[in-house]
Order: sequence, then C-alpha cells, then structure tokens
Amino acid sequence: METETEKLNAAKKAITHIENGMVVGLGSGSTSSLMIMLLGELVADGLQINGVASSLKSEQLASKLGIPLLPLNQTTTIDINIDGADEFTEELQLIKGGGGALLREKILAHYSDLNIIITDSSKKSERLGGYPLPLEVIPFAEQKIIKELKDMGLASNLRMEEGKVYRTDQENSILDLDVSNWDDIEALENLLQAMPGIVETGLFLNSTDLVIMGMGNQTFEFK
Ligand code: ABF
Repeated sequence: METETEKLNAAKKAITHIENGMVVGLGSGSTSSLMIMLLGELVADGLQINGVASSLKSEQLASKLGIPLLPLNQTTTIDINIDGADEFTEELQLIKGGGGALLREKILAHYSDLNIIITDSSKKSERLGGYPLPLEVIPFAEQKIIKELKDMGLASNLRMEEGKVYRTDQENSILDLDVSNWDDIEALENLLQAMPGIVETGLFLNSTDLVIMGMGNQTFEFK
C-alpha cells in the first residue's frame, strides 16, 4: 500500500483528538505536514485552536494555511502534540530528528499533556538502531564530540546539505550516529546527555503516549 496513504490515514486518526480551544504542538516531517494540512481545513471550517510549531518549515506551512500560531513562551499548556518519527518500537521508544528538528520536537513532546506520534508502517522496528541517531551539537565542539564518540565505538557523520554543513533552526550542527550495535539504549541516552556540546539527542524514550501507525488501508495504535 502507498506510504503516502498510510501517512494520511495516521494523520486523519490523530486529528480526531483535537478539540476547540486547544493549543496544538505541530510536528515536522512529511507525515506531520499532512496533519497540518488537514488541520488547516478544520480551521477554515471554524475550528479554533492555536498551533505551536516545532520547526520553521512547519511554522511556514501552518501560517500559509491560516492556522493561528503562538510562540511556546506565550502558552501555559500544550494540550496535544502531534509529530512524526523515523523509527519506533512497541515500547514507544523512538528515534527522531531525520528532518533536523529534534530539539524543538523534544521540547514540545516533553511539555505537552498528550503526545501522539503518527507514522507509516515502514517506521516500526523490533529495536531502535536501524535508523541513524541524530544529535544536535554546538558547532564549537563538533570534532571533539566526533572523536569522543569514536573512542566509545560509535561512528558518526556530520550532516551536510548542498555541499555545506547542515544548520538547524538554532544554527547548530547535526551528527548522525550509527547505534545499530548498541544494546542498552537508555544507558546511551544518559552517556550522550552528559557530553558537553551535545544539545539534544533524537532518542525519545519516555515521552510518547500513543503511536498511530498507518498500515495498508488501516491504522494501528500502540499505547
Ligand atoms: C519528524 O518526523 C522527525 O523527527 C522525523 O525525522 C520525521 C519523520 O519524517 P516523515 O514523517 O517524513 O517520515 O518528526
């Protein structure tokens, strides 16, 4: 079944959780973009919500569709956050950040009351690591972090875009880490969080309430 259809079905199911008056975290990536487009249609039909965007790209899309937006600092609560993922397990552990927006995504995921992830069926894994783990790092420390990771047995690549070093919305760099041979992912998160210069990791281990996965012409939910 077409991946696009699976993504759209997951997005349709997720927005049924949105009610009038809510503050809604808007994720990043192609699945989240489909959700934002559906949300734009509901707003055009009178739904009253405020969006908080997890990336400049999502902010631009939402604004173009007429979705009212608020900066995170002007919201007391985020009632619901809807975002994508690059990989997930049935234990609701995720790798995110393939799109480079992991820092704001992790902030919205942490501070939202209900955090829903929407994916197509290609994202489901038995264990994390099939997808490289993105890290947001301060450019000042790039090479030292690459060296320290290498000494830990972890190969990493500095993400490039159009021949230049990729820059996040915060003007930081992204390292993509091969964690396919690392078993204890919780221990890895603790090690990475302790390394000066690593701003945030794409490991979302305890922040997800519900994963809605499109598969074929159905959707499956993992809680
Ligand atoms: C975003 O969704 C990112 O964290 C992740 O990289 C992306 C997945 O992209 P897509 O929905 O296009 O597969 O939240």
